[in-house]
Amino acid sequence: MGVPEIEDAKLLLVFGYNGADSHPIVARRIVRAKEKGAQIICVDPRRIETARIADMHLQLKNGSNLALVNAMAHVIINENLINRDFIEQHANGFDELVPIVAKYTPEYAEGITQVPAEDIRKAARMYAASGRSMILYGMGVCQFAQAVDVVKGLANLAIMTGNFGRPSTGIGPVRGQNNVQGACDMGALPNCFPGYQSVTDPVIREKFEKAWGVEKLPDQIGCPITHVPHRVLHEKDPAKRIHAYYIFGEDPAQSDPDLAEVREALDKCDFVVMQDIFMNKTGRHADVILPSTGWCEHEGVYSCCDRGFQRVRKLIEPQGDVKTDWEIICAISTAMGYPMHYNNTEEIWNELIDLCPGFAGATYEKLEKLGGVQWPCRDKSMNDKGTPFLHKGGKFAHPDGKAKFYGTDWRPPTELENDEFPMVFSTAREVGHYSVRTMSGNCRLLRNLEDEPGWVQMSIEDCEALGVRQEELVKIVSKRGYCIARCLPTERVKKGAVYMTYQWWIGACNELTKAALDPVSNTPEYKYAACRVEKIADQEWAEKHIREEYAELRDQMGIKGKELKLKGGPNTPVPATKPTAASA
Ligand SMILES: Nc1nc2c(c(=O)[nH]1)N[C@H]1C(S)=C(S)[C@@H](COP(=O)(O)OP(=O)(O)OC[C@H]3O[C@@H](n4cnc5c(=O)[nH]c(N)nc54)[C@H](O)[C@@H]3O)O[C@H]1N2
Ligand SMILES: Nc1nc2c(c(=O)[nH]1)N[C@H]1C(S)=C(S)[C@@H](COP(=O)(O)OP(=O)(O)OC[C@H]3O[C@@H](n4cnc5c(=O)[nH]c(N)nc54)[C@H](O)[C@@H]3O)O[C@H]1N2
Ligand SMILES: [Mo]
Repeated sequence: MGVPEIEDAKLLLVFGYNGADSHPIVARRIVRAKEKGAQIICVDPRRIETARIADMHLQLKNGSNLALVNAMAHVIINENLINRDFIEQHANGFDELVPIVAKYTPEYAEGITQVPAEDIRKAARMYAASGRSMILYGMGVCQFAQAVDVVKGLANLAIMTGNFGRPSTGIGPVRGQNNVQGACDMGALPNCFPGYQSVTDPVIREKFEKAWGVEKLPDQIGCPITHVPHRVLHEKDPAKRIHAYYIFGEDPAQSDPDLAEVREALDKCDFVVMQDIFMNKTGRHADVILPSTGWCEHEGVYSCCDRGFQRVRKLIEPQGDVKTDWEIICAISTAMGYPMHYNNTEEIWNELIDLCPGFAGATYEKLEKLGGVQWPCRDKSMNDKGTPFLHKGGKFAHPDGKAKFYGTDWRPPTELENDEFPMVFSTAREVGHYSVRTMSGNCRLLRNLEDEPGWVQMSIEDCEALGVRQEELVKIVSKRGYCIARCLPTERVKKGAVYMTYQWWIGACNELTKAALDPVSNTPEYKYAACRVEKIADQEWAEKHIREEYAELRDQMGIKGKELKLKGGPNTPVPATKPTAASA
């Protein structure tokens, strides 16, 4: 599917995805779908913007996704709302799925999800009946130790109702950053070369060995980023132990879970290289820093979340002692004994598409003329304009062309609330700042709107019970660490859970998060840990403390002349809006 198709869905099931804060352009499509008459079901423990315009808001308990999805499948099957023809012609494994979801009656799921059984029934019926239902999901699905199972569960719903292979249907992972899809397409994954070609396949390896003029490429799957701390600190097998870490466009000392462990790993690692456009927290642990150009100072290609390749062009000449990322990589490679030389990005691109059958037709010329091309695009001629939606006509990627149902039981999150840490600690995004905040935090305008130490969203009831007011500094503590942030009471949040964003350097929520990984995707459980919130009696001390911490940090990072604004600006995020009566 493509992003514009969102507008023409008859029903949108928005699952653990907060477009209004994360992707305003995609959110516009959701609003337009609503204006065109689409029904919207929002599944989120918080009352996010989508919930406010939704026909139904299933405000589930954090960490209960699969129980809800299985219960929706249960209703669709039991009330015979399935598309039997589609299942018979285009899918395998339905008979195995039925007994797995059998126990997920809406009443049973209500006990886990806190969503009323009748609402689960109603949502399942709406999803199955619309005729053109589309699922959008985000980090509220992916950032759990049970994540891939939920994605497959959502796919089950789409397959059993025949919502695949036609416009404005399917399931859409609304991928995070402008080029997350591109990083994967280009092989920045531990198990594949560019174009999702497996490193364990000898035929594929031979193709790349020939093209690159090398004798042997490794046949072992590489290390996922979230395994690095363990492989530095605890790996017994010397062959697998990591000694050097080349970090490029990533700030693990801010964005990875359990920062105390990450810092230890960076410090114990023999050699750390950091290649970035700004100084970041990871840079404090680096032996070598390689400064590179930013997005408007170089050119290249991005892939949108809908598999669309788009060209980006240089807008301004870089200043100072910087090089483009690809020139740095070429120079390092050459210095290490493998001469690598390209004259421009088009040469790199042409080599790439010639090695990737699915991308072969996406020439610079075509990207230019058409404005963008969605892969697969196999043929260089202008007749092949790419593929707007996969699984056209119900043809899937398995060898027999059929989809496969996959069912499994819900598992609770890995660290549950307890006497010492009675609240759920969840992390998400907010408007205004971006990811590890190197980019937006170096922009004076944005810093004037919001600055350190950031916010912790809490329910009004929890704030009252703790006796804390808006903007008061509080301490948030988990088994692994703590941080200090400003309290933000909001009716968008249910009692018992608190939310932070991972962008703040002082209010660094990843001091608290846990490196519990999904076994397939290796994504950490950023959306669930156990915490407690402590009132700080001496606010004057706390204000001074964060000011000093921030000054010290900036000093270590070589950032000069930036004053910390103590209180939030006029645009305090997430206003404590009253819930509307939209939830049916
Ligand atoms: N302003 C801004 N925009 C950004 C970013 C940023 O840092 N700042 N980061 C970018 C990146 S890297 C990404 S990946 C995207 C991510 O964009 P989104 O996918 O929207 O990510 P989040 O806001 O982390 O989480 C989405 C929602 O999941 C909900 N959630 C939490 N727990 C659960 C649960 O148990 N079940 C369900 N169903 N939902 C749950 C949260 O309440 C939240 O509203 O945003 C991108 N856009
Ligand atoms: N607690 C918690 N933690 C999270 C998440 C969460 O929801 N909760 N979300 C996770 C997610 S989905 C993501 S994607 C990650 C993101 O985390 P990161 O990838 O670590 O953060 P970014 O801010 O996207 O960018 C990383 C670095 O890239 C640099 N950079 C930008 N442009 C360029 C360039 O052109 N070249 C080079 N060399 N560098 C550049 C930036 O300055 C920055 O230092 O965080 C994850 N961490
Ligand atoms: Mo992301």
